[in-house]
Amino acid sequence: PFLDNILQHDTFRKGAVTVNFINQNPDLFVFKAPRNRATKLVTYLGDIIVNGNPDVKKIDLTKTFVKPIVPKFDARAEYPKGTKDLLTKLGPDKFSKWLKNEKQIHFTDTTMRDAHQSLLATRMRTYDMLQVAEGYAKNNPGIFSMEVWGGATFDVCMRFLQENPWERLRLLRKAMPNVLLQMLIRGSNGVGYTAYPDNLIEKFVEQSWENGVDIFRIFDSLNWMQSIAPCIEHVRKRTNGLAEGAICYTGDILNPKNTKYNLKYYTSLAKDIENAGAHILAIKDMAGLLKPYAAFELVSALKQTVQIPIHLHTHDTSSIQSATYLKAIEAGVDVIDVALGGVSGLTSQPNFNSVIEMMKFNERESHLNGDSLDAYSNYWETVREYYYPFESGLKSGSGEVFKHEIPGGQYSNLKPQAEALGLEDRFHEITKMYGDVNLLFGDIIKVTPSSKVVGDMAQYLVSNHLTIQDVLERGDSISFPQSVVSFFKGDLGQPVGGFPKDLQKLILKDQTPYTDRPNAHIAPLDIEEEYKKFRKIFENDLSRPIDFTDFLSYKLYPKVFTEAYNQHLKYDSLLNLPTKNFFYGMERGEEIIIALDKGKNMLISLDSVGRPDSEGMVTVYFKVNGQGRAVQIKNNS
Ligand code: 3PY
Ligand code: ZN
Repeated sequence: PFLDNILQHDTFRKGAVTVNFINQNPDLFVFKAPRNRATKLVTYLGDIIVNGNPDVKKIDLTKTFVKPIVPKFDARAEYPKGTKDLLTKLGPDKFSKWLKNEKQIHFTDTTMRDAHQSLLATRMRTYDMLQVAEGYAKNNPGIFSMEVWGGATFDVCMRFLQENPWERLRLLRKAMPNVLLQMLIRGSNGVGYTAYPDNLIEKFVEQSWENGVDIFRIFDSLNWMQSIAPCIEHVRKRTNGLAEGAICYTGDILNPKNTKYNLKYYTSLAKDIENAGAHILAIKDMAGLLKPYAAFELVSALKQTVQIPIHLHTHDTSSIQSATYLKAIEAGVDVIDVALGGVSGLTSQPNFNSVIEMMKFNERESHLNGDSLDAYSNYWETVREYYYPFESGLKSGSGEVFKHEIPGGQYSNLKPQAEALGLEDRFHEITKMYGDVNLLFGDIIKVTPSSKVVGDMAQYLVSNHLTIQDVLERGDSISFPQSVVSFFKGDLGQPVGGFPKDLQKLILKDQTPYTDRPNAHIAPLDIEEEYKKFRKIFENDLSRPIDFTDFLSYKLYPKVFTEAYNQHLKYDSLLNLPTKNFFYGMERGEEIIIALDKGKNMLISLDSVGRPDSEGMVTVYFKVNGQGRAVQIKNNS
């Protein structure tokens, strides 16, 4: 290509070549054709080197990174049998009975989903997961399940990480074929923030199973059975996986003044979930509000109410949630959610490694390999450093969570959102306002997407210097955020006890709310027809072949999918690019090895970075497998 560039160069063709021809024409090093993978990859690197990754708002120039140590495993050894093998053997109904009869406490590892969603704004890349996935499944086959998908990961994969979420799922499935893989699904809201047609969610569930999900944790952001039940049915009808129906826990059942979310409320909801066909009942304590003694009461009561096993999820925002696990275990809970030490605690789940120690020599001990888990915890602790721009800044447990009730997964996102609005110094005003808005809204269940509505309102009020009193007194002249209007219209379903009517009027103005399922207002998708249309739009580039799962991504997130698709055409797959280079580019003299397909590697080093020319173009000089390669990048600053 270098010779082609010389031969086609204007100066060369005019016969005006001088001795300085090569030095004076850096564009000779810009190889336009073919647009192969190497070129695309160095274009990405060049872009990050010149302009930075737009997702990284603050760079710490003093930061040094340590190479994470991947614990050893035998790549040729067979996978030991695990829970996935058992599910295949027993089927979901018998599996559920087996679990219920287990004496030992079981563990779900949330490291690859909720832990990083809650600590690092969901930014963990597939690259870092794949380094350890196979070894982890081989070394720790006694783990009940790995939560690896759903929640915010679907959206963030495409929006910020330039990944295909389905590809992540398939790769993790391949690397961990013996352990159950788990996802979080928001009932009729799927993995989105709004209701979708029922037949789209049904297809989504079916394809999630086909591509690797075994356990579907299904919740609704208002605990509305009309959103939970259809999703349980999709799992039962379309898969051989496990439907885990969740009650979202809020408030405090021990508070005698709490007449709304009391024990009776939760046991009756649990019964409805069991009756809807769930194989497992989840208690989803998304904000970490379930205190230890309350957990004992709740789990004991639920054990009396339902026959299916109980799976407890919490966030350690207050720092006392391992005590909650202790009491829940004493009350007979079957499975608990934990995260490996390096990414545990605070807004994430309690520490797996420590909970294992807590259970040592107890009659419900589960005999996992603590040394192996420690090694993997160390791996994640090191990897976490690469994601430092996404840390929430929370340094210690916070008892305030019992007042504001912000879910762990939202907390790490609220901070950057506040910064983006220039409100970083008023963050505690926002968290306080969040609690006040909740009461204004009638004390609702707060979890994605209802939590986003409360967060949007709190930020809106703080940034506009408005108070709750202002809303009540002159709300008719305030134009509220779109998500708030949509919520009060009924687009997320109906909250427990209904909407506060006066406030609803102030917010909706002349719009009429509805009380039936939001899905009743959305036409079913003509899947065949729409898929044909989709293929017409996206089928013309072989460097990014598309399939039916891409169609589902597109239907859930049309704009986000399209942008991720276009990025892929420009840069190709960035899956094998190390995380340091993905976020921070390369340093001069640095050499990286990138695995391509089928055992082929590419060696890239950065030679130098030119100065912007009069048009703001910067030439970045690399070596790819020892050959010079330059790219021209527009400097956006
Ligand atoms: C999600 O919906 O993403 C959650 O994690 C809710 O807790
Ligand atoms: Zn959670």
